[in-house]
Amino acid sequence: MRLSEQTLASLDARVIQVPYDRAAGSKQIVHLGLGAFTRAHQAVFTEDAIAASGEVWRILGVSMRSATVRDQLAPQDCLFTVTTKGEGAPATRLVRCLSDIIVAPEDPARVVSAIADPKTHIVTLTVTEKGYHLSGRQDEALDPLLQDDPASPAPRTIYGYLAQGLKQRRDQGLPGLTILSCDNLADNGTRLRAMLLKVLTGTDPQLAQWCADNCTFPCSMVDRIVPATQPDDTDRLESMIGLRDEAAVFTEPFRQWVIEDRFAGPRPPWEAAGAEIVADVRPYETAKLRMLNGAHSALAYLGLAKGHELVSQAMADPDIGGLVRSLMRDEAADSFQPAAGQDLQAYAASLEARFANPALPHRLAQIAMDGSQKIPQRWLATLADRQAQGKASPAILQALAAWIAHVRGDNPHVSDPRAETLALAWKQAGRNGIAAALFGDGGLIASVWKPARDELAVLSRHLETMAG
Ligand code: CS2
Repeated sequence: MRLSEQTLASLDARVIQVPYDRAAGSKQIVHLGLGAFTRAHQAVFTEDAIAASGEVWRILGVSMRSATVRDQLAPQDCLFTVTTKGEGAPATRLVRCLSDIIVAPEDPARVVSAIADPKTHIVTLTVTEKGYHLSGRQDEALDPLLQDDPASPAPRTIYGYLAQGLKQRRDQGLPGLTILSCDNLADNGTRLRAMLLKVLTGTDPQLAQWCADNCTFPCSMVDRIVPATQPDDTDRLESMIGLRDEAAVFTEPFRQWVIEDRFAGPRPPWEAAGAEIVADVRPYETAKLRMLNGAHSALAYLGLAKGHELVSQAMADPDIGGLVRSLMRDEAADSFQPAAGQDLQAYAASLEARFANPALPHRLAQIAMDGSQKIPQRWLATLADRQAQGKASPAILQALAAWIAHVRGDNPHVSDPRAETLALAWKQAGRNGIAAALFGDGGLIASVWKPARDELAVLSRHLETMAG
């Protein structure tokens, strides 16, 4: 029997539930890019904030492309469970704060009116790194896709939907919005704001001004490891909770959300659910991107190259585990100024334990996706800062060589928006020229880091072994 409002009475009594009247919610968050991560992270924080305050917020989810998530959730009245797996028995909870899901390409106008709805106070986003269309180059002209999107009846990017929703709000005399990026990008809010204003300035300068005056874009750091759900997870859960949940997510007990205190209007009391609302997110975000995500990407490319499948397996490989520890502790942790009281070695120790979690298999292939969009904030910023401080970064360079080898064009499993360009660069530049073609002057990967001669030599030595 499928989970839904009608079948809830049959749900196993051990499933944790927060009692509240779903229909009582008068304040809305529109979430662009509803996937497993948001269900295990933001939705749980919101559910706990509702429990703590009694103030009911609803999340209206938007799937930017596919109908899969809607097809999983709609037959269940948008109810789903989150199961945490760590030491001890897994714990499952029900989440009820999701009100509906729109599949954007099926009904673009509904997404626009949801953003313009007077009930909406916040738009949150998890659209992955590539969803922001950031080129990394200050001077580059806007991608034509972004120029056309604000006027398109079927927008293809977040910018089109935001532009049209904000225009309606302004025309109706409604207040602005808090637009909160929850993706793993450095300065995510600031960069989203800059790009949105750039798009709007090109098409409707008055709207750009209204947006700058009335909307805020807090930066945030989100953290929870959420592996893609596997079919046998869903089967096992069904036998435990008595109902079938096609939208179930499985995650670790740990969760963290640090949000810059910059809201345009009301928000759920997320701090009552453990979120940290702070003046400056940067030290937390830098630590998370460079240490957790930096280590993750290293595990992915070095691990896959040695035939490992899971994070825990790669971490247990002495060669890889040692390198990853050094990447976090010696290189990433020694590349930036931590906040007062922020203990980066203790943070590294907690990450090592999380990566080793045997109860939560996490596929390296999931992390390896979209490397071209991930490595700038995970590795290249660290390389640049350390280079400026005269410090060598052998662990990151080895991981970087593994990524370069990963995208050389002969691996059918590579999933990256720039896969073809990268494979072509390999063909043209070859093993000895590829690092300069990617990161040198005018290179393919726009970055703060330009390899020094000795760094190029290190990369080239690694590539000799890794890429034949
Ligand atoms: C991972 C992240 O897939 C990836 O690239 O590094 O999704 C990671 O699991 C989360 O950022 C953890 O908070």
